[in-house]
Amino acid sequence: MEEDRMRYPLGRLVPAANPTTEDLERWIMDIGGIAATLRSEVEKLTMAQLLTPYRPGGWTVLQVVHHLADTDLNAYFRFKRALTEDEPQASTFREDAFAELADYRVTPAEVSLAMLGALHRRFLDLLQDLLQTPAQFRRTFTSPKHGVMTLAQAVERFAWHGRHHIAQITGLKSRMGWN
Ligand code: NI
Repeated sequence: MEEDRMRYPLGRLVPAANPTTEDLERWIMDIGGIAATLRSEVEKLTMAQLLTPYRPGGWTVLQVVHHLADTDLNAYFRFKRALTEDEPQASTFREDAFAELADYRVTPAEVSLAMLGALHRRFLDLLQDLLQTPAQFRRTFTSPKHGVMTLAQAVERFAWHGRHHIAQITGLKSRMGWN
């Protein structure tokens, strides 16, 4: 369906059954590229372009950028809670309601791009260190949305989620001829 393809340009995530260290290294490398790729996709857009929905009835490009900053902040935080607590209940938030708050409309994209750059840098420092003791990636938290997740699955989803939203933006740009 056209609508679904615009919303899930990469398809939905099909989690790896048994993630290997090589998988983790690849996802961690992907995470390292998200902020710069997102920046290069949006920094030349005009305000009118940033305020264009990526699909009919969908979020604007600006809302997508601010959404990524908020989801990644939450994901980073619950990842660290799972490292330091036993099987914590992870926090979640009403993503659609967040996207209607004022900052998603008025805060410049640059602010969230800078947040993402800084946040991913800290996450990468942590992830690189954890690769020395890969058993830690089997620690778990409980997500209200996805149930019990290992940290390996959380890394996979984090990397996928960034690529997923970037693909929504590149899809819009290519349909609109903004490239
Ligand atoms: Ni999302």
